Amino acid sequence: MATLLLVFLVSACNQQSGGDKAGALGSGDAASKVYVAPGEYDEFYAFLSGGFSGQMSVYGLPSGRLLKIIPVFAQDAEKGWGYNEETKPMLNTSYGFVPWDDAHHPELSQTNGVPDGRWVFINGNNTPRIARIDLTTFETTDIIEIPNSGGNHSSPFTTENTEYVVAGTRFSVPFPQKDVAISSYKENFKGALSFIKVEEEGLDIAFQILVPGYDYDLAHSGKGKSHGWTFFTTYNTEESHTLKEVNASQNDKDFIAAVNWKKAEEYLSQGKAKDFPAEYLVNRYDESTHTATSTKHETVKVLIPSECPGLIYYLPTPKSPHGVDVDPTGEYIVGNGKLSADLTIHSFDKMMAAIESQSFDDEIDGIPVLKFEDVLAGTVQSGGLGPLHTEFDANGNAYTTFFISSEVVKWKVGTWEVLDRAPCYYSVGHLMIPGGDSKKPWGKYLVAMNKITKDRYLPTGPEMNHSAQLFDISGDKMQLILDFPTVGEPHYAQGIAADVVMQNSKKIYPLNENNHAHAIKNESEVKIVREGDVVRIYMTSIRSHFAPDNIEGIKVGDKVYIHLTNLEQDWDTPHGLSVLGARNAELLVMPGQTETLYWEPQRPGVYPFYCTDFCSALHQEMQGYIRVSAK
Ligand code: CUK
Ligand code: CUA
Repeated sequence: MATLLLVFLVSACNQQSGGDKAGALGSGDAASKVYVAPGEYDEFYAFLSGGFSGQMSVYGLPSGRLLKIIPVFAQDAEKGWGYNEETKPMLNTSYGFVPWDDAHHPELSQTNGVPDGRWVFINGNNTPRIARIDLTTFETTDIIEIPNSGGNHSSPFTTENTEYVVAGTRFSVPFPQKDVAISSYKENFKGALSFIKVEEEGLDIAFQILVPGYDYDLAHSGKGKSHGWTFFTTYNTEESHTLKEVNASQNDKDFIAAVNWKKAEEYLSQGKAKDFPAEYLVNRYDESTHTATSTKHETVKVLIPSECPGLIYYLPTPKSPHGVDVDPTGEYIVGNGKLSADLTIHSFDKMMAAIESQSFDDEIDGIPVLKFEDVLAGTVQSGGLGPLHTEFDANGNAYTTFFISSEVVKWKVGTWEVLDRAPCYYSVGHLMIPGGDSKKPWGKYLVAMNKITKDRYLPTGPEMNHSAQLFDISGDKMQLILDFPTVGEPHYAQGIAADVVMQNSKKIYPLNENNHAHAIKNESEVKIVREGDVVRIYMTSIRSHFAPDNIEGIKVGDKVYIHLTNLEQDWDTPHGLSVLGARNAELLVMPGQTETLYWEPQRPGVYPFYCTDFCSALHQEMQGYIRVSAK
């Protein structure tokens, strides 16, 4: 496929280069559609994955203004995330401290199939993890590791009431992990489909399903009539472990795996799950103590399909399906066969009828394979090439991205007729419509996330930012209205009406609710406590001074913890703290919060410290000295 892609890419880009700004509108109409006047708010929040930056970015739509980068899997100096003592445990894994990941798919929590603005989840591909971000604070509060996985790609898609977020492994691996020959792939390597229970208080793995050693790519859960089911795409049903670009593309059809998770819950309560060894950490940031803790787990509950009839079925789907998307009614399951021009749409009702009649093509490791013709609802003959992902609007239309032919195609759900097509610059991967994978899409806009930027912006050297393109989809024809650059590689995104999130948004942490073990609530309580070579400085900040601001009695080799409590109780008045030579970045402490900077002074001297966040006209005066003496 890679060579094929290259050929198409090169030709597509040749056509577009040479100063011919294809797709440029230059029309006042488009400009007014994206114009958000100074001081006005955008209509939608868009959460974009940061790809290999490991973070999530927040944009306003339709303006395309970048509002925030939320640190998730990577250390972030701006906010001290993963540097201060409180948040370091969030990046712990069973492999140690892993302050980086490759984030692909943001997913909003849902109630009755509609995004509810409580949380947004995102997966880490590399060291399999799922994070949860609390949308009252826009801070990461949970990171859970997914064992028996490699390349946590079909993740973290939610069920209709956020009962679970799911995860399917891209790489099959020995299950449980062990030292075996790679050539023993077919005997020893397995896939895992994980269901992670979502509770207010935290995340945990409810169960995993042991599945054949394919590659599990993407997922989406059913809704409405198909509530209780989750669909995962698979490719590499050839079970090849080398030269996959050729070997994993032999079979004409791979599968969409349909999992009945309600049935899984029955089997679980009947005690049918087996405990398998699995090392994984569950990390939780507590917003009352402002402190994260890691909890280690050593086993996981596993369901085995051959022992659990009715748990999982395979739906044959052509040409290495990438995305799987369920329409707002829950009836249609769209398989985006990436090596194809056509889209395959399965019917949920037909699937249930086929299961009822028990007429199967085959059975693989206890998983019945349904007959293609029995479940097929229709085919979209798109005229495009390389379909990847599909989202839906509020009017019964679907929109699919085509990577190779670099376009979005609009089609009618149910008649499969192509209604419109719009080129993307260049090579679109995912797309996002606000609410577009839910029961009630808001529609209105479509964001195409493009892999190649080329000539769309001022050159920034050999590397250009990835690019998003905003389309107005309120009319019959899609209209391109804005280009904006993105952070890292945005694989997927989620959009939600701004007021749904804003109604719960938190402006300060009340100081009297701060339960940090080293918080102090008043400047009169500041102190320095020494125990052996551990020194704890209890410090406060309020405009425009630190207390204490002259510190003596510290020795080379001491382990110094500066516990800074920000006494401010006004919205948007953080104070920062940095110390000359300290390696742990800086702190950025929100009103009412406590954070800790750890510092091991290296040599005698007097070390200035200062506030890093411009907080008042006397911000430059907000500073102090720490004297360090020889041992
Ligand atoms: S993947 Cu990037 S274009 Cu990781 Cu969702 Cu399809
Ligand atoms: Cu506090 Cu600047």
